Amino acid sequence: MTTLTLTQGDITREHADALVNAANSSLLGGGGVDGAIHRRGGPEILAECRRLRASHYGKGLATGQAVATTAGRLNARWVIHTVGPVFSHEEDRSELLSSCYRESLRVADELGARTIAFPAISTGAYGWPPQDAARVAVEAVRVADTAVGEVRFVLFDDRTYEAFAAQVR
Ligand code: AR6
Repeated sequence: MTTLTLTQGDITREHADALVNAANSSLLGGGGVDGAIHRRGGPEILAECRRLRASHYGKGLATGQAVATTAGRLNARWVIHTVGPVFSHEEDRSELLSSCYRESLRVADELGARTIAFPAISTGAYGWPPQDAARVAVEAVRVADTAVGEVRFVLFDDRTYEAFAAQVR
């Protein structure tokens, strides 16, 4: 049984086995939640991302995929980096967004993580409307076959929090 919980705030303040980062394919950091995770987690995370790039992801991590590193100084054992799709009006990319959640949970299972915290992937710089992103995220977690016992969504702003709350009510 997987319990789904919601909280509003900064994911870098959370305690969980794994914290998910809304990264980009370079794995070399950026703004938003990615910037916050690297800032608070410290340089060990970036160092491991660089090693992963060199060994496995020379062309970058593909959209919808996920990979784990140390969590550095964060209150977690791992950071799972996933690359959300940029929102498009022309094309339905929700399967890729769903894949971010599914693949992050698959990586979490491989690691033996029992608690995981997700931000609202793709709802910032990548422009996904929060209601639709929340629908895809909650559905992806509900149907996932995972040993993770608690999936926590950590929503930064009121609008995104409300969008997720409407889905789990
Ligand atoms: N804790 C939780 N959620 C946060 C935090 C935080 N500390 N900071 C922002 N958010 P974004 P994306 C929310 O832009 O849309 C980066 O530059 C934010 O309000 O972080 O997937 C990457 O390097 C929003 O609801 O990620 C990529 O280039 C959500 O997190 C690109 O942005 C996601 O916003 C990825 O874009």
